Amino acid sequence: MSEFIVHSVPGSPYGRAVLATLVEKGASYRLSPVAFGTWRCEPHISRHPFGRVPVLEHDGFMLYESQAILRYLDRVLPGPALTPIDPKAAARMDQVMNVCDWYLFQGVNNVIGFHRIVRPRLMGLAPDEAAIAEAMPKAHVVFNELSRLLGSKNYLAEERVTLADILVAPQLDFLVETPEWKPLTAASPNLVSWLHRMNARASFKATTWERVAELAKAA
Ligand SMILES: N[C@@H](CCC(=O)N[C@@H](CS)C(=O)NCC(=O)O)C(=O)O
Repeated sequence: MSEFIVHSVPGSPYGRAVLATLVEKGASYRLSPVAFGTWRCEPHISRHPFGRVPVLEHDGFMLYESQAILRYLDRVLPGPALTPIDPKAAARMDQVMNVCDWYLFQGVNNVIGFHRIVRPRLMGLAPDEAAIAEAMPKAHVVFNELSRLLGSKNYLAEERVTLADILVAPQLDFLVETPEWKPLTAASPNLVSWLHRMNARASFKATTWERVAELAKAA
């Protein structure tokens, strides 16, 4: 099997989902770090016309959009299947992945995560408290819905890990250290336990911000 190259940055929740999928499937990969501030310049803009990460490169095949990448990896790699066979569970997986992209990332993580984590850590700027406060009602809706969809199961789509868990967990883990985490999860202890379960997996231990930063340094 030819090499998997992941163009990404340490800390990127979407990038982490791709790396964790590779680890779950038992595949090796090479991280190709994209320096902060160069995402909209060549060569990255030719890989991703919208100037984002991650991008997967496999045997000359370039692919962006994390859902597409995760599904591609699940199809081409041996190792445990990360997509349910049961149509209802598969539909639930797809639904949760879209909730992640449309509601959890857009308007929640790209506001709260951006202002609490990215701006201070990477840009040396203070968070915009008004923007965070404005995002909180939507964040509560998203957290409550993810908690409802999880219910008493161990994982989001069925009783084993699927791509839905791998896509959502890095987004939630990004918010754990923020002051918003406690209020957002106060009514969702099942979500907190689920995230503990995800973080205990080898794939998540291997793809923390710090671990990926080490890989980026060595690249
Ligand atoms: N829909 C894209 C979203 C990717 C995305 O937004 N990635 C973030 C980092 S986790 C990014 O590149 N942000 C840069 C920006 O917003 O300019 C995907 O699924 O891969």
